[in-house]
Amino acid sequence: MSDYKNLLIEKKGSAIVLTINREKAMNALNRETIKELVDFVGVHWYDPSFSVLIITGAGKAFVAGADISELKDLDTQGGIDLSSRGNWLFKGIQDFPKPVIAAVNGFALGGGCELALACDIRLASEKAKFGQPEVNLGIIPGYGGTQRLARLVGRGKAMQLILTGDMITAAEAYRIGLVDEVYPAEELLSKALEMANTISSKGPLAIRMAKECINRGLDMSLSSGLAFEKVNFGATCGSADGTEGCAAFLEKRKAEFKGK
Ligand code: CO8
Repeated sequence: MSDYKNLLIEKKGSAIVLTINREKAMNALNRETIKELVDFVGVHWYDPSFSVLIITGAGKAFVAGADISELKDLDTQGGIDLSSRGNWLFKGIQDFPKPVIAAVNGFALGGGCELALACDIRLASEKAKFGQPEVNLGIIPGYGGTQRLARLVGRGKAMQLILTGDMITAAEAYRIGLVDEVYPAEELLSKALEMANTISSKGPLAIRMAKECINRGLDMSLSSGLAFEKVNFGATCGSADGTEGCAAFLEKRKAEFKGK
């Protein structure tokens, strides 16, 4: 697949495994890595050759944050610009038309925790560690941490993590709802691939619309969210996949979905 300096892209079954591969700096997101991620997301937005994207990290980190060497000399506008571009990328990951699973293998700190938060499902190795340590550097999270973390784990836990800068274990992250499953390190990727396979056996249009309804609905009132769901439910009922899925169930056979 594409030749990136800091990303490894591997096709595994119905999934693409994207490994952030900058081990010497704990996979910190420097400008070059962000640029490569932006390229990957844009190029593969409508790629029909895979169903699920899995994001993981090389070595002992998932991503240890933004590259601190690039933050040191930022002025106000530089910080706003860097944050805007990262936010644009992370929103792109959140809105990506296929499910995105974070397979958090190690340190997910600062921008790394924020990257995991932008993904749809977070699976963690028992060795993973999570934190928003920006206040240790005299800055605040700038890739969505103050927003997505509070929405996921609630105001109090988000306050605690962001204001103390403390690192937490995978077990604690699971307890507070920051991660969805925790596995022994050696099983993490196979479990992520297993989940990707399960998802890819379902109606692709339904998967895409369900993701969009959940994500959009969280930004709406309940009434607006239910109205949005109703319209999308209708669209799935009227789709070839919807007709095929129901017919296959009644005829006791496996559905052949076409993504239409
Ligand atoms: N940026 C740059 N280099 C890093 C980073 C990082 N975030 N994290 C680790 N490295 C480098 C280290 O400097 C070291 O390099 P070298 O070998 O050249 O000295 C190498 O990676 C290995 O790191 P350590 O020796 O420190 O390894 P340890 O196993 O002892 O510790 C840790 C691992 C705990 C991950 C530790 O490296 C650490 O605390 N890293 C920093 C974590 C951090 O503070 N992250 C938050 C960064 S700020 C951020 O993410 C803001 C996001 C929003 C930005 C918005 C845009 C403006």
